[in-house]
Amino acid sequence: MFVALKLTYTKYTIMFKKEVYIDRRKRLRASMQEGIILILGNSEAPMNYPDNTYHFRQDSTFLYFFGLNHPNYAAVIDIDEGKDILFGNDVDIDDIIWMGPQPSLAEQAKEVGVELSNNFNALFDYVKKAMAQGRKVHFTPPYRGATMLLLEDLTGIKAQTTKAKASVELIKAIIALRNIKDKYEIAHLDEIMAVGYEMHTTAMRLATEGAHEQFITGSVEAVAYKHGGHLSFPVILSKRGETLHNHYHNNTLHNGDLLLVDCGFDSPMGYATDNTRTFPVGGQFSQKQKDVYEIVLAANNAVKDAVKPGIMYKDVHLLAARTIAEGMKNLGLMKGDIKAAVASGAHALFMPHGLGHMMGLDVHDMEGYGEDYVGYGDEIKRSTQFGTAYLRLARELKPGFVITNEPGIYFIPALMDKWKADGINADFINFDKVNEYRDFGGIRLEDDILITQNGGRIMGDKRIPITADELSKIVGTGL
Ligand SMILES: [Mn+2]
Repeated sequence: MFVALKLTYTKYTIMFKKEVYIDRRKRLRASMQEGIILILGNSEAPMNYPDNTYHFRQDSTFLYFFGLNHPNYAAVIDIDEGKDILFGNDVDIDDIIWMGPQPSLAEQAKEVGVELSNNFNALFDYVKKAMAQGRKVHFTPPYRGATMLLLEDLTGIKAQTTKAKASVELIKAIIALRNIKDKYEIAHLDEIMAVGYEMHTTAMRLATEGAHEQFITGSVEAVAYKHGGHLSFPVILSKRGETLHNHYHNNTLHNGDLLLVDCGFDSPMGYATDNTRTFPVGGQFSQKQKDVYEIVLAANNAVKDAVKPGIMYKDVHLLAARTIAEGMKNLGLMKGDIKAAVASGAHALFMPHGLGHMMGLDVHDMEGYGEDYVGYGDEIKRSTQFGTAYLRLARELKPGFVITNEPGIYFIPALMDKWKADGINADFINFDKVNEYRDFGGIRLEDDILITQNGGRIMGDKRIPITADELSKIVGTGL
């Protein structure tokens, strides 16, 4: 059955009102001791020759404090003098011929509540003067070569060492702000979840006998682009879902294949969505598939119901691990005491990754600052045990956190064989039974959750179809 496509386009906000940015900068300044904070926006990145560039993605730190989605800007937040300055160059007549008239730098600065602006070269003098005065220059870890080179030019710190010389004080201060989403961010995230919903339901509708993974991948990408944004990360879409980040999209699909789709929207303002669904091509699970699917769904729902302020996300991760281990024991794939099995890390044969991560302006929010600063802080140390060691977020949950809940079960033949050969967790795993699932694939179910005052809720106004019944009604129905 083919249903006519709804030709709807939602125009999303491209910037918050200026008071939001003024307040963020004020709070950052108040939480820092002294010196200047250097916030470098991104420049255009050439694709195959200088003037043919990749889609421009502004730096998320710059977006958070200055909101301007424009290349080659930088800013200083001066802690000592209590002022903010935007640096960049106004367009000249040559630029206007190619790009049309543009608002001036000063006009753009005013849009985000910045009174002072200057040409880009003045930044060099500003930083040099601050350093000559013995003031501390704070910056976050750079992740692009061009930014590292610019930092070297500005500060004299060798490009290769700029990451290590990033300011831990600044990193911690920004994380304390960005971890807690304000009401404007929450409203925006709730709104853009509709695009994530459409991306996933598009994949579901197209999953029919004979369909090609690449065709569905491109159709999912089109949803993000037609709503004026981009992808929050390259689409993961595969019937070989046991490969956790599978970007190979060259399989033809057949009824009964389990298709795993993990994708999200990068809004025009730079905010992410991130969801995963796994469903049978054609819409009908086999009993074997459904048995495993229901375990993952139970883990996802257990997490959804358990999250609340004050609980450690590591404990929620272990709750998901126990739910999975119990389910696998019921199916005869695991054995023994479940608590002991999880303590020993036996569940990680099936879920060798963490339960989730922060989400916001980055899909793995602020990961560039250092995963442990974001997800662990000073509260807790990262586990070294296989599986739990990959947990990105372990710290205590607080109201305003936006996190992902993404349990999964995967049958990874290479891992199964290694554990069996090495006798790893042999007390808890029925390897012969597990071997009957060699070709099963993998299942992951991921929702985005806002931590509220007394619990948590899935973001957006409707949950992407997830029960076997909901999936049977949409998978393969066509666009
Ligand atoms: Mn995710």
